[in-house]
Amino acid sequence: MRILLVNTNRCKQPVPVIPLGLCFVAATLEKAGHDVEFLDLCFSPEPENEISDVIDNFKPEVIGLGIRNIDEASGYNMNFFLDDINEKIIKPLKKKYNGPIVLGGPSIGINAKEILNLFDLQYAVKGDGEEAFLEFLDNINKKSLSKTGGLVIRKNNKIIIDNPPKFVKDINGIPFANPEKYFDLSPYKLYKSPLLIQTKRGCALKCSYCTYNNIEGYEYRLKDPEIIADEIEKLVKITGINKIEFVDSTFNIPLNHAKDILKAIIKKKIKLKLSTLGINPGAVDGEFASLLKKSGFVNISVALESCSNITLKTLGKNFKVDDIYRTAEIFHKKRIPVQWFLLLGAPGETEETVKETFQTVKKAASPWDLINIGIGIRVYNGAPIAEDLKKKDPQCTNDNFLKPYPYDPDDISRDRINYLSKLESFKQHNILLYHERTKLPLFFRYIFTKIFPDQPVWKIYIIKRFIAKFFGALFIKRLLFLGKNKNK
Ligand code: B12
Repeated sequence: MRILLVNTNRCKQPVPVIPLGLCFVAATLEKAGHDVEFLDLCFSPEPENEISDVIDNFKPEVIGLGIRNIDEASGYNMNFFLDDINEKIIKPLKKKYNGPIVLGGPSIGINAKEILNLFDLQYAVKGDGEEAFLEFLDNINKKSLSKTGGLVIRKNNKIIIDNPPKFVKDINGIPFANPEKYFDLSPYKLYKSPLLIQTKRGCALKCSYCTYNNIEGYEYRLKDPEIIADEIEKLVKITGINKIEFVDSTFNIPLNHAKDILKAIIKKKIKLKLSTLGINPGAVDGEFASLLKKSGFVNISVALESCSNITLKTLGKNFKVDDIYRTAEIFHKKRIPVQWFLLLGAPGETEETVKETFQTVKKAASPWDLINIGIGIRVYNGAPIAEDLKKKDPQCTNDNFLKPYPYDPDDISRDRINYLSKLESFKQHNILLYHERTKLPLFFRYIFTKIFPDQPVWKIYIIKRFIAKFFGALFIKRLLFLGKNKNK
């Protein structure tokens, strides 16, 4: 069949994201003999025109749309992306085409039914897309869709089928996906977007605010380290990009698997710039840090969320404050630049837990590490925190938390947390409030990476603020801020 796959993600912060998941789906469909066309709308100034052209030329029989982000995932900056996608992509598409349209992607794992309602569409596939979309294509021909894995069907404004996701058991069998084969990578290269590598699917952790298990399931499905190292080698050769980001929910759990991957990469002897999000302080040791350094890690993000044992517990975290200090010591010894991520506003958060978190993180982080503060938890459908809210008040949401829904702790407001965080940021040059992050002009990024090729781009922010602190600018800003907020 002729299948058109469309990347609808137009968000470019913190970097434009190469649509790896959709490439896996494309490679799987092609391997099964389907004819695939790919439309990447990330940089498109006029999506309507491109949609119209591809439909005229390719005449798709089925269209699959990748829907990545619902919103900013923050309880403070609540920018909702789906209305824009509806106006700029879905509506023009429906005007031009009346065949089957299938939605997939991370946001569908969270709110499939509500997104079908919002877009007024018929089909969505939750979870892994490779086998499930193939099954959909087989079944649509047989006119028997009802048992298709992960499929949600909406008919006459009602959800009539809502099947559990069909997770690919052996992810080693998913064909190699080369993004360059499907779309133009040059704008991503301009923005210095990294290549994406996934080393496993699933997450067994049970963090109270998180949705990863809904998207990928609880069970780990590991990818063979040798296959991963081969894929990295091939992708670097084909694309010329040697900057790679691991996109696992938590890269270092299971720890031995992460170590085996790093060992396999080291054996390849390729010059790489590696990074990952969400390192968990509950599973870090000296050997792991040495392997990170040796394999080419130039930047890691550690997901602390809090540094108070009280809120670490309500967040459902598997580590304690002692683990944070231990992790910090290990990474400092190896001189690995770290971004420490905080998420303030957990259930049970108080002025004391916020202050304790600042004290600890300031001791743990080096002055040249970045402390990234997220304020307010965004409640998502299916997360334990959402279930608790529904138990307390079944009427608390009328759209299963699709539209931005911030969590409000009983004893401290999000505004107060913001106020305390801002004060800290005037005292210390390496603190960034995530919702205030400014877009770094491409030109600066380019120059910085030319001069300091092995340093993470966020160091520009630290250097800028260090200079501001040295000349007293942060102190003056603090006084002005205090003057403006006398009553808080
Ligand atoms: C890695 C990651 C990041 C990295 C990306 C690094 C990089 N260079 O790409 C960073 C940290 C930069 C990041 C940033 C953001 N992220 Co993020 N990120 C993730 C994470 C952990 C993995 C995504 C991934 O790459 N998966 C691997 C690929 C292979 O899988 P996939 O894309 O999901 O595709 C599979 C299926 O979804 C499906 N599928 C995909 N498309 C289609 C299409 C069809 C038709 C079908 C049938 C199936 C299908 O099949 C694929 C293969 O099985 C997810 C959480 C998660 N576990 O999904 C959050 C997640 C996707 N991010 C999220 C968000 C919100 C963001 C930000 C907006 C946060 C912010 N305020 O900055 C930004 C947006 C960035 C951007 N430009 O779009 C949300 C999105 C949903 C939501 N809540 O709105 C998620 C789900 C996390 C969450 N909090 O809930 N992110």
